[in-house]
Amino acid sequence: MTRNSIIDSICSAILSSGKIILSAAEEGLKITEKTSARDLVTQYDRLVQERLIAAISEMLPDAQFVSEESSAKGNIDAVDAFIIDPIDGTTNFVHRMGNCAISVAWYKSGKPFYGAVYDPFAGEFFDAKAGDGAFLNGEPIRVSDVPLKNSIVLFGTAPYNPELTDETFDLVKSVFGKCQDVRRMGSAALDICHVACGRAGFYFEATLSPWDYAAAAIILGESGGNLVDLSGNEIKLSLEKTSVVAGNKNIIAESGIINA
Ligand code: LIP
Repeated sequence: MTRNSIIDSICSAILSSGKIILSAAEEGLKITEKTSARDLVTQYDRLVQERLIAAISEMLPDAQFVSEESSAKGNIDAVDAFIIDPIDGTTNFVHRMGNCAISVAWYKSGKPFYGAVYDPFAGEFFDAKAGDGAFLNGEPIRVSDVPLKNSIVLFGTAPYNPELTDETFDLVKSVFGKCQDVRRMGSAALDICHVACGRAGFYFEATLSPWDYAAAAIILGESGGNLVDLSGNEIKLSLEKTSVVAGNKNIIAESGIINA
């Protein structure tokens, strides 16, 4: 199979998994708490993960997987490594709020190759292949270039890490007076894609796992955006959690959030 035909098959697997998410019946949700009452997983997270891994493994039997709901993590620097969040924004999903996404990143020997983030509720499929630009439902997207005062800033609350609550809301307060407004939408992958298509100036969160941002990072990079940590350092994808600031570098600089 050619790389493009593999990408087409991955997109088909993501779209059909989206139908599973849309069909989830409220009474049918089996919700399990992982590390806390805020860190949830459902049978649909696991079902989507299983389907995606099976579909990709059929095409690339030697592929390695780093997926949120798998305890065993593969080699993230493998020749073909897939970093998967089957439902990013599970809390939104559990509360029937939409705004959640299937996130699949394909890294080749540690380098970004292809990323897809799909919100089945909104019918929005973001994707990007390294060097070929970023798209929303096939239309090219770019980060915003309006000033911070005219921009929405998105943030995450790092809900699994209460020790970061004060830092998070201090940063929100420092930015709120300089921007048009702030939003906490609940899916890091989608937040970064909203930045990539210019809907928001930038997004930040004090800590994320690689599956939360790996695919959206590729889309953001192809849309002209920057992905750094809260110290301003470029992020090298790894199994370690990291803070994330994603957006137009001028708007990020104007906000003063780096090393605030
Ligand atoms: C979530 C992120 C969110 C973050 C949560 C969690 P999950 O992903 O999308 O932005 O605040 O801590 O990481 O767990 O729903 O896949």
